[in-house]
Amino acid sequence: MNDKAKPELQNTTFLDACARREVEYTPIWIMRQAGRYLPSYQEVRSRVDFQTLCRTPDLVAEVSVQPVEQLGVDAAIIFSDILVLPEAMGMELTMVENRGPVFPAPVRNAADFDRLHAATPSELQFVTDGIARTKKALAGRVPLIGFCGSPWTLFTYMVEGHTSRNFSVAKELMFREPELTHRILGTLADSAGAYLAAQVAAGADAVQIFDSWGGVLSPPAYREFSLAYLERAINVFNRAAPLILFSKGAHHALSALSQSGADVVGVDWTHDLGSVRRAVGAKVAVQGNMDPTTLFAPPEVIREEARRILGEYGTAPGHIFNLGHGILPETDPEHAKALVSFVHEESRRFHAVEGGKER
Ligand code: 1CP
Repeated sequence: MNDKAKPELQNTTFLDACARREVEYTPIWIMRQAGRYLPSYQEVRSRVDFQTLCRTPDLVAEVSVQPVEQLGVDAAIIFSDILVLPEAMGMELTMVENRGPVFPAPVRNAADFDRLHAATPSELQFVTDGIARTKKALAGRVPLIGFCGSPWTLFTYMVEGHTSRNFSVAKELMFREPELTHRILGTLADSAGAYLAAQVAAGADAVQIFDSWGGVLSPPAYREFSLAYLERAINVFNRAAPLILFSKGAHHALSALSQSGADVVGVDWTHDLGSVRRAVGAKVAVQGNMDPTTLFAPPEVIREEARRILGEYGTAPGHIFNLGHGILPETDPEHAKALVSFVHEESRRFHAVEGGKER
């Protein structure tokens, strides 16, 4: 790559950090930044249900741009959900108010799976149309991130039928029918890789894979049932754009994740960011890792924590500031806004003083 990403963009700090280029300040975006904690999102949702929102490109663009305008983040993420992929494979998906997404007919055996098909990007055209529409609405202000769920994370929802506390149904199937599990994960990996590439073709400047539930597996099970299919999806994606791999709780797999073909590894708040950088920072950029509940604290505590995390990472290039998991619906948007400006202010000072000294 040349020394500046995408000249048509007015703010390239996020893409520069993905490529571990020098930046003037540390870029920040927030997982689940377009969502329920924003009154402007709730206003849109009071008019349409979640699934209609996901399928209406004008509304997708409206809610994807909201955090850029209201918080000043350095990247937008397309408004959608990881579960649109299994839905495109033929699973009925319902959204139950106050309970979340539900698959009324989960996959419990080979016959259930054989009724589904590998999703093609044309079956998810409402997402790629939403991306094209959002790129227009952003008008080059910041890059746009596309995303999908990891094969293992999607598998847990498809088998359990809904969110889960201990994943016993999904793990039981994994232990009882490993061959079927591999077959399902292989189909998901190929569909996810092609889906991410289609999002880039439609205008996404980078992509993230959410391996939200990879951390519930033992290290050998993780390698066999999560990591192997992350690598397969990344291979299919074939470096179409910078790729962020967020694998929550996968402490044991950092080194493997840094060699998976991802450009950025995202970590949760239980990691020490300095240790992560020393372990993998020569190979990949690092994203993270503030505890989302920190945003419930008074602003001066939020600033202190932002300073601590920036300091832990240090002055090396390749840090993208984020929370260690999604922003919680109860968060005060003013606190999220304050975090963005603290990260910009503190890191500017940091890069100017420390970076200057190093050079
Ligand atoms: O009532 C509503 O408006 C629906 C709430 C909601 C929202 C706002 C859901 C249902 N999905 C989303 C949007 C969403 N989901 C986005 C785009 C917004 C953004 O990031 O700015 C993204 C990236 C997701 C990804 C997602 N969906 C994940 C991975 C991220 C993570 O937090 O680990 C997961 C696990 C889901 C499943 C899902 N969809 C919706 C909910 C409430 C859930 C979580 C269910 C659970 O707790 O397991």
